[in-house]
Amino acid sequence: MEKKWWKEAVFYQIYPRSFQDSNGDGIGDLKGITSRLDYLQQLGIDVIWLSPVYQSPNDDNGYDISDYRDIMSEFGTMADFDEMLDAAHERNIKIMMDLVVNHSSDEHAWFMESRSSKDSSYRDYYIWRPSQDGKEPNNWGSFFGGSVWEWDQESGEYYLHLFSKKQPDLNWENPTLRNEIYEMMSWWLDKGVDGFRMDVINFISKVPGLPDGEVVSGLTYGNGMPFFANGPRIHEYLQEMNSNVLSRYDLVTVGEMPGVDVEEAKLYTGDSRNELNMVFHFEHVNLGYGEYGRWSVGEWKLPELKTIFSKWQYGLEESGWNSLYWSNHDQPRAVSNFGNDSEEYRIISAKMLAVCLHMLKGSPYIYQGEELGMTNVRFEQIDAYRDIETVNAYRDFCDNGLIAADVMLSAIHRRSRDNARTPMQWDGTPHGGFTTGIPWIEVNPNYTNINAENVLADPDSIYYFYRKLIQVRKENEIVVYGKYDLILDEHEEIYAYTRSWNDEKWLVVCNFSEGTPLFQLPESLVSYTSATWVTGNYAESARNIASLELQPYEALVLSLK
Ligand code: ISL
Ligand code: CA
Repeated sequence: MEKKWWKEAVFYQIYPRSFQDSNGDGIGDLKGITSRLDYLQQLGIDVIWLSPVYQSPNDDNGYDISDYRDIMSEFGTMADFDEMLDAAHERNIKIMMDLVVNHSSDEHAWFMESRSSKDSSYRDYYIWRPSQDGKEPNNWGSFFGGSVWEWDQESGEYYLHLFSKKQPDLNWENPTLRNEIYEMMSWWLDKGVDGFRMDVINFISKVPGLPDGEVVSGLTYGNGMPFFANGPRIHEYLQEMNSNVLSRYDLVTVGEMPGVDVEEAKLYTGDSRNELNMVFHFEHVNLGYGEYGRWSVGEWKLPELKTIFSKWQYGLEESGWNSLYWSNHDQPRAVSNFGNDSEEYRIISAKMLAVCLHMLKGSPYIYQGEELGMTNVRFEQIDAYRDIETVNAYRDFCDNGLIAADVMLSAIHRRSRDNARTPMQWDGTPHGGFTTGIPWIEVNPNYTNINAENVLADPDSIYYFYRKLIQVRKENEIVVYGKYDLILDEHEEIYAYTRSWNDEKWLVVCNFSEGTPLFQLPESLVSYTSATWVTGNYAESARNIASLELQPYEALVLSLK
């Protein structure tokens, strides 16, 4: 297994709109980020994944880009960007940009040209089709509601948009378009950025003919996923991108890939494949999803989570690399989703989740506010929500009576992307110190208690616990490169695994429950009779490893002897 800086790194995701406002307009911005770099340096992270900061009309908060070489006016200027990049580099923090090239904004110059006429030289930059017997060319439903097809009256054809109609899909079949994208990527890399997180990058190759998808009963539109996720030319495109751009720089790449499985991920990240370094899969964050996806809230059991993580750990053991995350800007808050956000258990369970994830093999990603133990928000009125996915789903599912309004609102409380998008809670002043103006989305009312000022003042806080875990990673190669093995596969409350590196063996034990289950050393490990303490979320104590009674949400890392 080759050693790489990005395998040793800890990543921190910033959602700029919600991180820090510097000028009182209620919107986070680049100067705000620069002003908080010391906070991140102190935490110990190595790389910032910056959600999109390019020029955008913000139909989907920057994931709809109208100019790939300019900065969103609300976030500042290119000079602000350069200043932030330099300031980060001075602190040994790298910047990984979000790259959104499955689609652009409909306000991008390419699309405006493309829609101007069937004869435009840009027509083929997007995916245009004539109507089929007076209807859409196929039955696919968009991620944000309605058909994936939008009729363009003037030029008399439909264009494809997997997301909102203001996010037309780019046509990767066109080599001129591909080259434009490669040049744009090189332009940013020449500027000094350190990598790319590639948005839905496994959607860029569609099955020719765009066949109809299956329709879940009750729904209007079909599921096109089998025809655009991991499509026929995807590896060809990524290898081309790699040889044209990526291979020329020392950078990090991670592909966001809904619908990716381990076998595919071996192809995307395998050492000799020359594609990407890591992928983000969705298997654990989709636990408990039902027929209406995230809006059907079902239960799941710990063994399912262990099976998923273990499959990925073993699958990418020889070749490839894992990314590790509990949350991001599209997911509920980690502690609310996987831990316990009650007053009693919020802090201890957030620390347990941190241990469980950071001791796995792979590169961990911290989502902004996770280090404070920020929680989901429960807005009582749908008007308080801003996310296009949430707002459209509420309208679609409630309007046609598929989900009752109160049931939908409780699903939103559990699963809305806005849970992750309420502003960073910096201190106890109005709006949590995020802005002196009116924030674009309300701050979670619990900011008076849960905020950065408080965690910085408390040596026992979640923030300092993350800092310690990062230090443990920096000081122990076993955390980065050690082999993973699952133990106690079937246990319903305990997630336990070992890491092995040279003649070292570490035991990681995490109690996912409020109970006090007994951990018993399995047969395979009985030759170990004692252990030294590495870290844990309760006070250090001498423990009998043969039989450990765990505290609620206890997490322990021991070095076995
Ligand atoms: O959250 C989702 C479904 O409930 C996903 O479909 C999500 O839209 C998908 O993970 C793709 O996400 C990325 O691309 C989207 C953007 O809205 C997300 O914020 C981004 O992370 C379109 O660019
Ligand atoms: Ca601002």
